[in-house]
Amino acid sequence: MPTRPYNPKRYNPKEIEPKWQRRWEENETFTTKEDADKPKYYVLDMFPYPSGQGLHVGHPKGYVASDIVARYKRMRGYNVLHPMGWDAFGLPTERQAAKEGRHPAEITERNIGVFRRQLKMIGLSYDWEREFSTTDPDYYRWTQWIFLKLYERGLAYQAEVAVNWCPALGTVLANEEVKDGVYVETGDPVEKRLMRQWMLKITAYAERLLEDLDSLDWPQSVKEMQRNWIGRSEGALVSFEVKGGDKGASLDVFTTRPDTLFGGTYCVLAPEHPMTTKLITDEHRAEAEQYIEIASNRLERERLADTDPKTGVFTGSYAINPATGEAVQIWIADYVLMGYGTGAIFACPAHDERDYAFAKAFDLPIVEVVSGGDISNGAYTGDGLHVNSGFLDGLDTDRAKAKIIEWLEENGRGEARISYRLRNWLFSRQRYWGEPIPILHLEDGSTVPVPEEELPVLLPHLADISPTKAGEPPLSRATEWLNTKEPKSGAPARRETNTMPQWAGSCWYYLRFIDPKNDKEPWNTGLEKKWMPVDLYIGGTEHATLHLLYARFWHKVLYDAGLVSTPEPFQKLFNQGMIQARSFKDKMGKYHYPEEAEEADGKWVLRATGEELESRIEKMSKSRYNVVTPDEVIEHYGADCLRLYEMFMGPLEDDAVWQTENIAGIRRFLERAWRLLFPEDPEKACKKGEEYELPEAFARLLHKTIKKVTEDIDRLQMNTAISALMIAVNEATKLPRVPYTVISTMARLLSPFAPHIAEEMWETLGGEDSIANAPWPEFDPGKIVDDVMKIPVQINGKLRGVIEVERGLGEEEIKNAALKDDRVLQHLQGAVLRKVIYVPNKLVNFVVSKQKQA
Ligand code: ANZ
Repeated sequence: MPTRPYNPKRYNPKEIEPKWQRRWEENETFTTKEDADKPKYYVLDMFPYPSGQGLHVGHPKGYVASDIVARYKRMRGYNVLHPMGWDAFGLPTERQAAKEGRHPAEITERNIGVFRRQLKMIGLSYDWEREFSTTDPDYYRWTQWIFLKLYERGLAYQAEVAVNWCPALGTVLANEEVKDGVYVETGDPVEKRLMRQWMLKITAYAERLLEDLDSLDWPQSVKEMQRNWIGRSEGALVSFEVKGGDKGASLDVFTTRPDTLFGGTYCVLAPEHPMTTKLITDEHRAEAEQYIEIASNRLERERLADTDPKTGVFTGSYAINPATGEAVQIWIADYVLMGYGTGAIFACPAHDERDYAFAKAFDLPIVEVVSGGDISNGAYTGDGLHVNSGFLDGLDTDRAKAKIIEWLEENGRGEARISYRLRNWLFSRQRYWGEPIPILHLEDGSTVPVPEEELPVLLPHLADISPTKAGEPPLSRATEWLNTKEPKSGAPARRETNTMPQWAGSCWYYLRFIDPKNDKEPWNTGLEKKWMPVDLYIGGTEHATLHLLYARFWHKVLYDAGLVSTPEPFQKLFNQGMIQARSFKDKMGKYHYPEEAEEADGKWVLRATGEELESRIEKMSKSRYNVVTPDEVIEHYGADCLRLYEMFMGPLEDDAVWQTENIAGIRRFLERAWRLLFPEDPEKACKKGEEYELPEAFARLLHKTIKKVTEDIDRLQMNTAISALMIAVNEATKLPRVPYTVISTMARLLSPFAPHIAEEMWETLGGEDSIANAPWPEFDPGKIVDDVMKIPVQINGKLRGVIEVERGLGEEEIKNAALKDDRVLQHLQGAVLRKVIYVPNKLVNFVVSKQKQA
């Protein structure tokens, strides 16, 4: 045997990964060009908040998936836009800055540096030329500009509203940031306070935000959450005349069950209702005012969740039920909220559970008006024929509703009405690290917008970013910045000191990515027309309502202003599941690192002491000591391994538990793929140009793999695409030699998932350009028809059976299969086999004679 020195090149991700990342950057491989000939594809990630913690392995799950799609679409001939940036204004950075005694801008820059380095290490094919942060003045200039568009349209206004005020932080908090009366992050108490705030009128878009959901390719669950958040209710407005008191005073209530009006036995006002003062009689004043005071400090969420309301006070006044003409008591109770409907209801205890509990507690009358239940046991909320209801008697719920609304309208006592649970958006924060609101306050109390040419209103540099002692926002410390002049008249003016909430910057960033360097306008309209809408938007379910609703709202306003060409920003949405990890906690509630724990007799114990530990699968977080970073995984296994492992953990949309020990299997797969090109056995090494005909079974498998991987990426089923690739690589390993054409196909199929190894193989195969620009393999439909074929089996020329065999089996295997067929066997009983005629893939004919063999 000739000895030729053969030194198979080893798979070394540490060498090839940085090499290709450098190459991509040098060659601007992923810079998006405005290529008019190709169809466009815009694939976007929900850009991250660059926190001080850096990324853990849970964060890139969605980024890897979107990257696979981006790379795949490029290979299929699309002009792909795949950008990345930073959503960097907000409280966490401001707090970090205060802790470290540094400026938030400095912290932001540092954190972005860490995030960018980590993302680049993973080999994501972003067009980094388009990177920006929402904190860049060149960006927030246009955030302020859009705010002015809202202001011009009357969609941004000021109002005195009850807010969640956190005295310790000196700022208001969003409802989502408050739980059980404290700020979820710090535990600082939060109270209700009336303050002048900027509001955005998102409710003006409630109907369209709801309707247009139907046009979107989004997960049903997210659409449902948005529908619930918007909370559309069809019902009626009913006017109750107040008895006595001012002539003509009436109390308007919103109801979804106007059909139960005859059973309305009392009315309830929210404690904040403006009519309470007028309606409370002297006799009840002391008690009622005390109640209102207590109720005003209860959080709305608690009030809503209260299914068994038993607190309230009687005002002393009465209202006339328009249906029965009877006087009913008017109460004040906090189970009625001011922000919904009209802030007042008529109560029908027989058919509403909360009204029932309340009526029982205060001994108020209960009158059944819908038959079908047993109201001595509780409220009956189902449908049924109406009773005790005058002209509604005998009608079912739907008919009764229609009829009573008609009656109310005819008699001027009410009308059909649609109500939404959605509230206007509280848009101001008493914080430093946010976009200044571009508004000037004049001495007469009026407001004027900062002229467009003067944008951005720069965030002034402040050494002390805390609120003032008097509770004024941090920006009121910037005296020089604060006091200015109204540009037109020169009159003295004071700048708005509130800043925008963190959500603002993410409301339109997808538009800026289209044209990030434009310093004349937020984006060029031609480019906007070309790139919008976003074809695929990938991110976590935590943004199902707020971010996605806010961004849709801004987009619709821009659409109405003729600034964008599509009514919706994100055509298809996909939510990746979370990556979780095991955590370990001791009896004192202290968390331990996984390395400190070991399993003994089916229990987890602390290695050092044997103390039993409680172990749970939880989301990754520093405070739970269960974080795994991409840095450590890449150091040990490489970025391609990390990418593949994350995609192989299970369906992309499912949560999955991180198990470092499983990465080894992925690494072995990549080694195997590598050895197709660089086998250990020199005899198996195929040379360039050396081809031979593939075994039919393998050719079929190869084409089936192309089809499967293609379709799976289209459906974002990354895990099954990877298993198909694993099978194909395994089968290829069994070939005597793997021809270059096969390796070329495999490398291209693998490249969206594991781009570095694929590039290295591609280069070895002689590819000149990056594999990222190589054409995606096509499958031959003719090669993947039926896996199995049917072969008739004859005995002495008579059809005796049909066998199903896998395509590609050899003659012997097919004959053996025919001999195992039950029907054939029966006919062969006692016969002597003389001869077998085999027509390849068409027929087996056994020639037999009847005598027994000698
Ligand atoms: C009379 C009635 C009779 C009601 C009955 C229900 C059942 P949804 O479906 O969520 O829109 N309601 C109206 N405004 C309210 C407020 N500000 N705070 C608390 N509750 C309020 O709920 C609408 C129903 O919730 C309305 O219909 C009203 O009670 C109550 F058999 O009116 B109903």
